[in-house]
Amino acid sequence: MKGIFDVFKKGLKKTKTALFRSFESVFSNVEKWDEDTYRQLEAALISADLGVSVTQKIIADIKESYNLGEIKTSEDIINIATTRITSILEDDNRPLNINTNGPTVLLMVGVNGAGKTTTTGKLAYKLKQDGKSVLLAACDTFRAAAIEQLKHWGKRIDVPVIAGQHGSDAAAIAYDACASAKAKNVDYLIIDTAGRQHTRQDLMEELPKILRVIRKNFPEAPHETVLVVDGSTGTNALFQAREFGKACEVTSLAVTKLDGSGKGGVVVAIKDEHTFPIHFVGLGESPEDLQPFDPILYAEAIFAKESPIAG
Ligand SMILES: Nc1nc2c(ncn2[C@@H]2O[C@H](COP(=O)(O)OP(=O)(O)O)[C@@H](O)[C@H]2O)c(=O)[nH]1
Ligand SMILES: [Mg+2]
Repeated sequence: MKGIFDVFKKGLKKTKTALFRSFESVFSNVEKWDEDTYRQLEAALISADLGVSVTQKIIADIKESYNLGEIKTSEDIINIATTRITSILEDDNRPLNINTNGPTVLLMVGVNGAGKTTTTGKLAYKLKQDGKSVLLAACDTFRAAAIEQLKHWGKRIDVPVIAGQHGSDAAAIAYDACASAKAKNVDYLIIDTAGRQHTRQDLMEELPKILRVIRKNFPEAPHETVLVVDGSTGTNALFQAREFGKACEVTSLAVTKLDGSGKGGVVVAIKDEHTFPIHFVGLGESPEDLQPFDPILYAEAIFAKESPIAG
């Protein structure tokens, strides 16, 4: 377990450092505890992309504790924030929905560059490590490079990829992939799709077509529609979660690029606003850089007391 915690801590170091420093600085410079103190704490939480709603909850908790005379050190503030963040992150969690009667079909959606293809590759690697058979479908036929990228992942981790020509019908690829998943009797079929903006009507209309094809083959599928968001874009990721939640039935979230990002707080903001669980966190570009989401480790990693220079 130490290994995983280290990866989390390393990835979230910038968020943690910024927040920890801000809290310490507010606390050590406060002459009189007043509304201005709360404003400073609020600014620190907002700048860590925790969002307005989460920030207000934490501030309310701090006020309550302060009025009860419970705040003696900056550590007390950190503990209050960690408790609230943990409770938000722990809410409504459930494991990945697994199909025990055939392939578990995972549909990956999100905007361009969010990390769908990379997450697809990393997830396939992880499942393969767990002894599962996996098939990938390159349904991003919109960009030529995307097909090659997924094929490259397939070669790298030795997982078969169903792909077609650049510009071909994505639903037709999905159809071939479903047929192959049946024939091969695989445990998982992961479908990578084109990065779409909700403003691109043609691409948005492609999703229901892919869904129809999948459901014709596997009526209960997709077992998860995984929205992939780039965690380093901060509150933009929160906006994407909102838009995609409206446009399709998102059931699961993967947050990428939390390595080297000072924006890890957005995960808390997203979780506070949506009922779908966060299943995966991306902490790099290598096959092993996908971690299951662990609320307690995550909350601890955001605020862990540690010299920002060490590690
Ligand atoms: N550092 C880092 N880079 C990532 C991560 N996930 C994806 N990327 C990179 O982000 C870029 C876009 O990823 P890609 O999977 O092509 O996004 P897509 O357009 O949604 O399929 C690529 O250069 C990836 O290597 C991550 O967790 N950490
Ligand atoms: Mg892609």
